[in-house]
Amino acid sequence: MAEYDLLVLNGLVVTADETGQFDIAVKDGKIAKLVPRGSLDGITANKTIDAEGGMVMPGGVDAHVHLAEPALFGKGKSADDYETGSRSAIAGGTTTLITFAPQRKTEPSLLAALAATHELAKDKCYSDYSFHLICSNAGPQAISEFAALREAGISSLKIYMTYEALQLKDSEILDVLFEARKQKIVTMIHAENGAIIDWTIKKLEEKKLFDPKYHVTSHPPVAEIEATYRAISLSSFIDVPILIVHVSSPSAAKHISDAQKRGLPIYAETCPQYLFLTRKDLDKPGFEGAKCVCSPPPREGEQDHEGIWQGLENGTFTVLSSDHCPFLYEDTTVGKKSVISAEYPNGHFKYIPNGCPGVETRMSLALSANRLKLQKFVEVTSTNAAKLYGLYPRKGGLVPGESDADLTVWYPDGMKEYQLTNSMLHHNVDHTPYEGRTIKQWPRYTILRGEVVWAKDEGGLVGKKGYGQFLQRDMSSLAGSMSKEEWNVENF
Ligand code: DUC
Ligand code: ZN
Ligand code: ZN
Repeated sequence: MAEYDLLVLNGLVVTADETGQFDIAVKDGKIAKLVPRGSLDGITANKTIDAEGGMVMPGGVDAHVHLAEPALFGKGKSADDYETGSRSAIAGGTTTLITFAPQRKTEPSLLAALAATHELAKDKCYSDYSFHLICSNAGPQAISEFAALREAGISSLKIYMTYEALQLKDSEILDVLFEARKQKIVTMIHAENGAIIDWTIKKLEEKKLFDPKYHVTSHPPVAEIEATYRAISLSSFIDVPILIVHVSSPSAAKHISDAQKRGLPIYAETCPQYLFLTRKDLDKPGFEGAKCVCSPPPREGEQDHEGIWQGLENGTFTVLSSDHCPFLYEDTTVGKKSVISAEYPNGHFKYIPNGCPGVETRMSLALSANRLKLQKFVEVTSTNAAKLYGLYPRKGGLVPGESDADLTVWYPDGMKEYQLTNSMLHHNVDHTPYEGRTIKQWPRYTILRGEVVWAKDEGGLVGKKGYGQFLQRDMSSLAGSMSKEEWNVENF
């Protein structure tokens, strides 16, 4: 009988902590050995992958993915369910997804939302997965359920400062943060000022400006900057960690890094759309720009991109997630084109389903850009999300005896450049905002708990629907994220 299930030999192994020529042995779905190249010569295994010349990294962890959600951000229906979204993930080198379990405003319970989302994901996933609860009704029942959520393996929530269907008042945000502190839950915050956005939309409507490009105008940087500062202020009042999601504006990022310098447990996420798209992508002939409508919107240009890259390099951003929020473009009932009518022949920006696909392209785009040191790339695309959301070291690392054998094996250097097209992708979406971009890297193999689930040149998608498991999560293990002291109103 072979000693190991799988050997991955001769690769350049890159984790968040080290880079080196290491060989990997896998047994029972776990990393069993991570040893200097050559140390496993003569060892037997059921399968061996020769990664000569290529990089081997922990599988990607994408902690911001919308699948099978109802219309929450205006109109539209998610184009991807758990099957198509998770297969797209593994084809792009991501082995763990954290998606959202949305509570509707009319629904008092978070546990009911969790149960409903479990049903949507059960037996459907190609990747491992967990959920963040979206809390849009922060009433007494929801708050009283935080402890039960922790028991159920959920250690993070998302809340919104905008969108009628989701927005919480500041007092409700404080209620959430206060209980999150007690239960050691990380709160993710969509930080845009809903009132500024609604007011600006009215001004544009008065001028009969409806084209997709006005989506950018209607979400000005000030809406994000103000809400980011307010979210930081509320979090520091309660002394509890938050993560500001999908940060697009370097000025908002400045508030975040200032808070971090003051020692506050403020974390932040950015996404490929803020590194690769600009407002020009929404200003295309006809309705084409609708493909890039997401919130916050892509910003002006190079300078903003540069600011966001720097935030990744210097640690202002803890994670680079996709915010995969997929809608069909051509579909005229639930897709982007559902907003085209006789009255609005180019659609009306405020109704365009809000979001872009990107779960499959996140890692390749970022790696191909060659902007981040390799260990930093692993940190922001895998390890930090695992730590922040209570999955480390099971996910996000290659710790012998502890980590699942989730690996992304890249092609050797010198792989030829090619153009990204939607036809290469495995989501259920009829477009990618990155059509025609040059890509220099793509995962050659994706391995989940020791099983090869993606082999680009040997069958492509070889994983099985339903192999993906739900992950019970613990509290965040990022240093300094949880306060030990009692909160006392008399201290203020
Ligand atoms: N927020 C998200 O997190 N995703 C899509 C749209 C939005 O506003
Ligand atoms: Zn959001
Ligand atoms: Zn999102």
